Amino acid sequence: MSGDGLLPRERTEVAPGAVHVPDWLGPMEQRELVASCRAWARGPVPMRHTRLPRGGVMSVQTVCVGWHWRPYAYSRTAPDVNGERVAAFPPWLAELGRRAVADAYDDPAAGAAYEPDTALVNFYDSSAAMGMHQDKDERSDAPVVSLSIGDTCVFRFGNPETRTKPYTDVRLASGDLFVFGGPSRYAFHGVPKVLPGTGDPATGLAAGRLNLTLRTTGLPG
Ligand SMILES: O=C(O)CCC(=O)C(=O)O
Repeated sequence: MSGDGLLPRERTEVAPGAVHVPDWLGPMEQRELVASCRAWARGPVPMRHTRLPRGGVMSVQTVCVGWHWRPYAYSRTAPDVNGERVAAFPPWLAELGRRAVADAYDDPAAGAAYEPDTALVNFYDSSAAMGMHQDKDERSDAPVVSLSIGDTCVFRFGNPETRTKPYTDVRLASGDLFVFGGPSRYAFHGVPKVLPGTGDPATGLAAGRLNLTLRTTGLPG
């Protein structure tokens, strides 16, 4: 058990098509991902708090790779930041995504067919959170691959119909993988809180939490 009365630290299908694989990334992969995220955070489009259409600002900071996400569209350049084209999506990240899908679903063919072309990298400081939402700006039903590094968070995974209950609270710790696809692809999900001081500075992240979600935009070019 995780010691907190929540789910055990073992591969768990939280909902149909939604799988949590604890400790999926090894220490070196986590360090390398942190280094890559630092480089992407510097530019060409820097990490920033995303502005929402109604004037709010997201508490997480985000940088995108491959395609730039802004509410609620993808583009190659970042008109809401500095107009630059975002960093290219590296082949090794697509390969990591394929391995993630294959492992989460225990299905090598599903892994081989996975072709992510964008990553949203979110940084949470100790007070950041993310409200319940659906990832639905992609024109593809391919699964979303989520990788977590640094402080543990409470990840709330719900259902495709409503942003309220039923949902399951899962603790995503450093190195954890969470994949959601199939019947859960459009499930509402969010991060109500981060648990400060739970990460290991050996990852290269002294404080806070990084989350990468790999997605397939389904967009041409
Ligand atoms: O930080 C997380 O674990 C979830 C991130 C998320 O929901 C998103 O980027 O849409």
